[in-house]
Amino acid sequence: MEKYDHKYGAEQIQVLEGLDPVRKRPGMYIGSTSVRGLHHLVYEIVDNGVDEALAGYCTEINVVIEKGNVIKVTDNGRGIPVEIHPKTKLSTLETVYTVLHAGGKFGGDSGYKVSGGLHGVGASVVNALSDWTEVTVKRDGGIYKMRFEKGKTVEQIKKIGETNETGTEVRFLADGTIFETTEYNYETLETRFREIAFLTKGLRITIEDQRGEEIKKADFCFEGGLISFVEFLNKNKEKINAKPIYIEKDGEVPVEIAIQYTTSYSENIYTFVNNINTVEGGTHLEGFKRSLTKVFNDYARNHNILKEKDGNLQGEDIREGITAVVSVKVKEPQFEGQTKTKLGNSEVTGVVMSMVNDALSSFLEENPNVAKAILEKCISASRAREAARKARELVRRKSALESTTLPGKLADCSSKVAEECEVYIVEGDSAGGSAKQGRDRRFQAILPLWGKMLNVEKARADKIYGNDKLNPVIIAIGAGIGADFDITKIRYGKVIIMADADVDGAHIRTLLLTFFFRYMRPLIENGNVFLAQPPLYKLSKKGIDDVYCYTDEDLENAYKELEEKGIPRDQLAIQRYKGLGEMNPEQLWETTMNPESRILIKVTMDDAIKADEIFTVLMGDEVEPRREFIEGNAKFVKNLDV
Ligand code: 28F
Repeated sequence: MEKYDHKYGAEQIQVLEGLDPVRKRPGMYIGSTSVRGLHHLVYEIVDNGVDEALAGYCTEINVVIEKGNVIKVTDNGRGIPVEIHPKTKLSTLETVYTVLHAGGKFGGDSGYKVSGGLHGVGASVVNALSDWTEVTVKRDGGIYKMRFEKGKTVEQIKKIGETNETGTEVRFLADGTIFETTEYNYETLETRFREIAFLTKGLRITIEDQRGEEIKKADFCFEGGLISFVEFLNKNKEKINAKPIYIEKDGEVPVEIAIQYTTSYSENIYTFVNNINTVEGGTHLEGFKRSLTKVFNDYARNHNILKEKDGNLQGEDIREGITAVVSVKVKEPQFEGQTKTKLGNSEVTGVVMSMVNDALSSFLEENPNVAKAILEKCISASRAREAARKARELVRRKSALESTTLPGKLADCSSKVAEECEVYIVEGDSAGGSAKQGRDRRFQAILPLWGKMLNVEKARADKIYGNDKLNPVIIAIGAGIGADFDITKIRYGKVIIMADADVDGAHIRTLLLTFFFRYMRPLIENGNVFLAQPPLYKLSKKGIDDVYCYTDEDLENAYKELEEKGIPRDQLAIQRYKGLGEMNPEQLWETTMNPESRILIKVTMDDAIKADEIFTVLMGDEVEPRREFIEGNAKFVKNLDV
């Protein structure tokens, strides 16, 4: 029996199998087949254009969402090589689109490859997961075209014209049998392309949505790169250093950082590796934080801003009010964490630290006024933290002393099993009264709040603890706030905000959500926060049950249904609810509190940046952006009392 001695290399096996494994387990390659996975297809193709830009040959990338959710991406780079490879008998173009990981990421060429969200699986995965993919290359004076279907070549490379331009154009239609949806979300793509444009200084990226009547489009190009990024993030905040601090260092691990402080109290540091948003942070973030604390403390000591007797400024004092973007490029990134967005490469910590130590301390020495302004804020933050610590001690001692007695206003429920219990935070004493009477006291607690609460965007932690309106909320939920917040200690599985459908109610809702977002974020992330949805209208007529309507659409449908039952709308009395107080306890129970019939809206935190921006606009110091926001969104506000 002749012994076969050829060993198949991974490459050959891969070519034999083709791209079938990708179609069998798409989640392995693009994370999921949800709309997130669908968007990754676009990011993969765009990233190849970005690589061409980073290599220095492409200055513009255009993305179009065509009717029918066909994606077209075009760049003005060199064009994927179309020559036939002597060994494989395939053109580079066909190899890149039909062989897994052939997109040069592992070709080890000198330039840095940015990888898509799932770390650069390459164009062949997009091809495998699409009904069809067409690639048109302009290069060497010709226009060449290929077509694939589900990863397989269906039209060989063919010259279809002459040109003196160069570039690559890719069109594809995602496979509807693989993805839960093939409907792209314009805003999501636009947000990501804005981010890529910030991260790739000078690259122009445009996006156009041709699916609807009105064309939506955006055109991003930021010569300022990360400087423009922090200016964009801070556009609605009062700045401390007008011009962002910008430091960069090329080398084995290129590092680029922009920093701008504002008068807000939140800390916003966004970190990226090869343009991937490392939401879970990692070694680059650690290096940045450590060095930031060291440099500012050293500067404060050397310039006698911190006295001998003063303790060191803590990291959180120095990061209060910071907006920073840290972008590093790593050849072989190791990603860890829940969503593979935490950088694990240990060597990066030291690289970032030494770069920031040198560049930031030189910047501060050369800009003493900026250094002083920032340090003033850090020192007042440190004093406020000290005061908050004392206040917290006080509250802890107070709540420890009173731990049996909960806030006077709280009508607690008899069950102590948190998962089944819920607390209604109700605006106003009258509604609070009806809620107390109407509720099921076994599992429903009521905490009435009154009047406008503190605007937490403007207040610091020490004011939060002492605040007599938020205090009852903190003690009732029983899990502390801020760094002390412990989700396992919450006393209720549901925290339900019940406020009127008018402007005051909207204000209370936004203030409470700002408070939860800033000081009890896990409560939102864990899905414990809800908004009660009281009815807007009641239709009534002698002889029939009252009909409650929660939206104008509900109302229209109710009218139609009753007309079908022979009850014309002019025989129906309609009541427009202006506030919870207009309902008696039974009605409040039936329409808004009874788990069988009520409507609850779960508050989920899908995009921290967007939520942060909305809170900052609505609650921040800058009046102008708030007016713009409210005017811009007024058309969505139906129940404003005019
Ligand atoms: C719309 C999406 O995909 N642009 C691309 C190039 C350019 C080259 C290239 C791409 C195989 C492994 C290197 C041209 N000339 N936009 C794109 N533009 N790929 S993808 O080469 C692929 C090789 O990596 C290119 C000289 N060198 C490289």
